[in-house]
Amino acid sequence: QNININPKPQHVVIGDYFDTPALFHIQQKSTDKATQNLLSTYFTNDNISNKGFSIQIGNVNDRFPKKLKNKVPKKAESYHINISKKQISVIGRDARGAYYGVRTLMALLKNETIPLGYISDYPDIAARGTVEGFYGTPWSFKHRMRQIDFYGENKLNTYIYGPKDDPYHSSPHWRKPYPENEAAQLKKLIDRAALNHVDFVWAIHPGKDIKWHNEDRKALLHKFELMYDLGVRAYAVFFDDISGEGTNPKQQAELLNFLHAEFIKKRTDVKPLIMCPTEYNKGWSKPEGGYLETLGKELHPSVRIMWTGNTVVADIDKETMNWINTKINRNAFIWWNFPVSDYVRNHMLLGPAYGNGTDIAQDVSGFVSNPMEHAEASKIAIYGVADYTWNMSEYQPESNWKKALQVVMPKSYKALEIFATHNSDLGPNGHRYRRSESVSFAPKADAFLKDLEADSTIENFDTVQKEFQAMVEASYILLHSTDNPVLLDEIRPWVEQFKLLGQSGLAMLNMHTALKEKDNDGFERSYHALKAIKVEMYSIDRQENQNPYQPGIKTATLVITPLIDKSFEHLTQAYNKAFGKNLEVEANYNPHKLFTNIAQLKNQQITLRDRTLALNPPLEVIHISPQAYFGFELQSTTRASKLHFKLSPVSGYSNLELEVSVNGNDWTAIKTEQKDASLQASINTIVKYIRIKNTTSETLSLKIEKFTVKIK
Ligand code: LTM
Repeated sequence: QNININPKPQHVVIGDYFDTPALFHIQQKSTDKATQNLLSTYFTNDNISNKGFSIQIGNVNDRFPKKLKNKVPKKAESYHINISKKQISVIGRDARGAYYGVRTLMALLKNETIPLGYISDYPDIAARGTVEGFYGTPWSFKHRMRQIDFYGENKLNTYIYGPKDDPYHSSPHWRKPYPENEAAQLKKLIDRAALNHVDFVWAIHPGKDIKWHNEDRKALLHKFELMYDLGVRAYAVFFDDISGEGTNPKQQAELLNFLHAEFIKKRTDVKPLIMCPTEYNKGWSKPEGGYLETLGKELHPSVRIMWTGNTVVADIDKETMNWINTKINRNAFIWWNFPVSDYVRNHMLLGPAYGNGTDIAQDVSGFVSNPMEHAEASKIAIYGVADYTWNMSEYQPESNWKKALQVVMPKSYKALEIFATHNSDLGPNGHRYRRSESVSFAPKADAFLKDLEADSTIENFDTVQKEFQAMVEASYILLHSTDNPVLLDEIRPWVEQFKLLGQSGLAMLNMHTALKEKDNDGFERSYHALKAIKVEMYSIDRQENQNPYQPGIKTATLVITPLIDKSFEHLTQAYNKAFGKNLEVEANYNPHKLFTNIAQLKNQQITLRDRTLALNPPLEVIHISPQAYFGFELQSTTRASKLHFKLSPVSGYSNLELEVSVNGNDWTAIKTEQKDASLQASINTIVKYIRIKNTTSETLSLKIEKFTVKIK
C-alpha cells in the first residue's frame, strides 16, 4: 500500500483513516537521547496532555503486548508501528529502530488524517549514506549540519568524512591535530550526527607520503585518539589516488590490522574499520599483482573494503558484486561516484539516482554516494540513495526524483523540475559516465532538426517554442524563489545561463520564421540578438565557477544546446545561400584534439579558451608506459608559443620530453625550463602536434596538474 514516506517502508497494511488528534499523551519507555530530542521537536506543552491520544514508544525489551513485539522484524534498525483508534505503539528492534519508527510516526502526523493499521519496516543495507570524498572545495560547516539533519530525516545512517582537499585528512597534515576552530566545528558535527542517528565516520588519507615505519603507525594511532576525544566512533582509512610506496597491499593490511587490534578492539563503542583500497575498481585492478587477493586474505574479516565498481565511476550490478566479493572474501562496501562532479565541474548534476541493480542488497556491506561539492543540490540524488538503500526492490528512480524536488524546493518545485530535467548529464568526460537528460523533449528536438534540415514544415515548432519559453519562465521563478536560498545560492549561475539559453532558443526560432517570410531585417536582428546572448553566456562562463579543472558554467548540454547550435548554423547557412550574405556560421567550436596513446587519458576532454588549449587535468594518478605520450593535435599547422606543464611529483620531469611535429612522423625536441614546481617552454614555431613523451624504459605514475599551450 502506498504511503508518502521516504524511504518507502517495507510493509504497510492500512485501512480507514481518522482525524489526526490535536492532543497527545506520550509515554516514552526506553528511548535514547536522539529519539527524545526528535520527539521534543513535535510534542510540546501546546499539544501534550494526560487526556490526549496515547502514543507509546520504546523497543523490544520494553513492556508491550507480546503479539506486537513479535511483529518487529528480526533485523537491525527495524521497527513496527501499530495504529488503532485508541493508541499508537512504536516499537524498535534497537535504539536506532525506535528512532526510525518515530521518524515515520512524525511523517504520518504531518497529515490531517492517519491510517489505521500497521507498518513493519527495516533497511535492506546496513550502512547507507554518503562519503564526502570529492576533490574541490569541501562542504562548509553550515552545509554539513544541514546534510546530517537531512540524513536523519531520510533514515540514512552513515556520513563518511573524507574531503580530498582537507589537509588534515590527507597530506600534508594527516599526522597533525586539527586546529582548534576546526576541531570545535567537527565536534559539533559529530554531536549533530549522534542526534540524527548518523555514524560520523572520520576518514584519513595517509598514502601519499606514509612511511611504513613505527613512527607513522603511531602517528595514525595518535590521530585516531585525538578524533576519538572529539567524539568520533567510526573510522576509515583511504588509499585511493596514490602512487609509490603507499600502495603496497601487505603494508596496508598490516597497518589496518594494527589499528584494529590496538584501537578498535580495545574499545567497546567503536565500529569496524572501513578502508578504500588503491585498486578500487575492476578497470584498475592488476590481477598479476594480486593486490585485492592480498587484502582479502590478510585484512581482519571485520574490515570493510570499499569498491567503486567496474570503473572509477560506474553503476553497480550483481556481476560487479560477484567479481569483487570473491576476490576480497567479504561483501564490498560500495562507494558510488554519483552525483560527484569533481571531474566535470562546469556541470550541475540534478537528475535522478538510477542505474544500480535492485538485486544486490545481500551482496553489499554498505552503499554510500559521493556527492557534488554543491551540498544542497546533491540532496536530490541523496534522497534517491536513501530510498534505494532502504527498500531496493521497490525503488522507482523517477517518482522518487519528483518527490525530492518537492522536498528541496517545496514551493518552486515545478520550475526546479524544468531546470533539473535539462541539467543532469555530465557531457563528454574522461570517465565516460553519462546520464540521460531532457528525456521527454529529446525526440521532439530530433524531429524538429530533421524537418529543419529537410526544409519541410516543422511539425514540432510550437512544442519547441513552448519548451524554450518554459526554460525562461522557470529560470525567473527560480531566481526569485525564496523557499530554499541555500540551494539557489549554489545553482544561481547555472540558472542564469539556462535562462539565456532559453532566450537564445527563442531567437533561433525567430530566425526561422523570418527566413520563411523572407524578412531579412527580422532575420539579421534575431541572428545578432542570438549572438549577443551568446556573448552574455560566454561572460558568465568566464566569470563564474573559475576552478582550474573545468571552469565555467555549462547547462543543458546534451539536447537543448546542440539543438540550438545546429539549428542556428543551418539557418545561417540557408540565409547566406539564399541572399548571398556572409554571416558567420559557427556557433561554438574547438577544432583541436587530444593526442595520446595512453588508454587512461583517451577520453579526457580538452578546452580552448582565449587561445589557450588545455588538457582538463585528470584527478587520478596516470600510468605512462615507456614511449607513451600525451599532447595535442591542432586542426592545422599553427604557431604555438608558451607551454605550461605541472606534474606531481616534480621528479617526473626528468623522465619526460617535450616534442613537436608538423607531420606526426618527424619530431623535434623542445627545451623546457623548470620554474618553481612547473615546467615551461617557449615553442615559438609552426606545429601541428605537441606531445610529452616518457623517454625512459619504466612506467611512470604521475598526476598531471596542468598542461596548457598558447596558440595563434
Ligand atoms: O573514487 C574514489 C575512490 N576516489 C576518487 C574520488 O575522490 C573522486 O571524487 C572520484 C570522482 O572524481 N574519483 C576518484 O577516483
